Amino acid sequence: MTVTKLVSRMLAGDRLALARLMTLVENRHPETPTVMRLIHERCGRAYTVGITGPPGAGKSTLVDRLIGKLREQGHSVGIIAVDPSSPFSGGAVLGDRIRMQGHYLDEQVFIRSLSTRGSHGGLARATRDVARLLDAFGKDFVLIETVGVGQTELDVMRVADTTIVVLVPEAGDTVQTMKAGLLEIADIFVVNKADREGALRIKTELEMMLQLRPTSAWAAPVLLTAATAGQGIDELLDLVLRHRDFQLRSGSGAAHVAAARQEEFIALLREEISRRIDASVDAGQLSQVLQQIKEGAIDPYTAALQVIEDQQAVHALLSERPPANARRE
Ligand SMILES: Nc1nc2c(ncn2[C@@H]2O[C@H](COP(=O)(O)OP(=O)(O)OP(=O)(O)O)[C@@H](O)[C@H]2O)c(=O)[nH]1
Ligand SMILES: [Mg+2]
Repeated sequence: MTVTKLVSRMLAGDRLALARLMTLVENRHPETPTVMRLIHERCGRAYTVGITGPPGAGKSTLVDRLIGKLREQGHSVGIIAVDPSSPFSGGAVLGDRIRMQGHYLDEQVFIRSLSTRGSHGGLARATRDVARLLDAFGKDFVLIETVGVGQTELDVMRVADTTIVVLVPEAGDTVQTMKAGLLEIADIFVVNKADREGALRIKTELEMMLQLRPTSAWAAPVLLTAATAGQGIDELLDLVLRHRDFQLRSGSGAAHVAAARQEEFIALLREEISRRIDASVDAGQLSQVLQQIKEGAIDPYTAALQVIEDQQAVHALLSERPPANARRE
């Protein structure tokens, strides 16, 4: 089936087509840009919430509870479980958990696991594009769960409109050593497992740390939850919606989206240019100047600047199909 056909089926509500398109973009299939172009007009409606934090903090349990609340309010939900560390475990665990809770049979809920493929940047990109598919499919909310507190999670979380960082009472050390980046990306902090000792202490510690942050219009709140007992979930959803409203009112949401779009465009441009240069060189372009460089007849700095300033050479280098004469050079 052609990609165009697949997309129109997906847009008409076909879950199987959605799943196939997700696999396609996850694997960075060459048709990925076509898919993104075809769904572009249908994107931009879903609200994306990222949930991150150390292993076992209760992220999946929180996600599961949030799905329940969102469904009660009549919203449809897409879930992406990203597991950068192990290719098989985490995401599948989340899937199982939610299936057990009975959301699996709910037509309004779509769950997808993503695991490490290729570079770290690749995972963030796959997450973003899968989120777009869920958006185009018509999901009101997209929840993204990632395990851990590393750079990959930070990259993945840039996709989210609201980011929730989940900690637990045992995370005393985590709070102390928490990467500045994690502090910065959090719009909402959750201290889960509040049924255990020490939760209040962590909350206070966090709040003290947050006071050291430069003041901003949105002060990230710290919420206590006990996900297994379902405590604090209404408040959590309420905070997410308050953050959404804040972003709408202040314009910071639109600014965030605009900045992310620009960043994505520049990254794609850079990669495509780099890929084309490699392909052109492989195809035998620049062989003359390369020869001079290899022989040491010309220094690489001068050679590089000369090529860049030669419009024709640049054009030939970046053309998908270098002209025959340029290829012979
Ligand atoms: N006591 C207590 N246990 C909880 C709470 N929330 C979750 N748990 C338990 O903590 C364990 C881990 O929960 P998950 O929801 O799988 O945690 P996670 O952060 O998704 O874990 P990974 O995805 O593996 O990183 C499970 O046994 C949960 O039942 C809570 O509020 N209190
Ligand atoms: Mg989990």
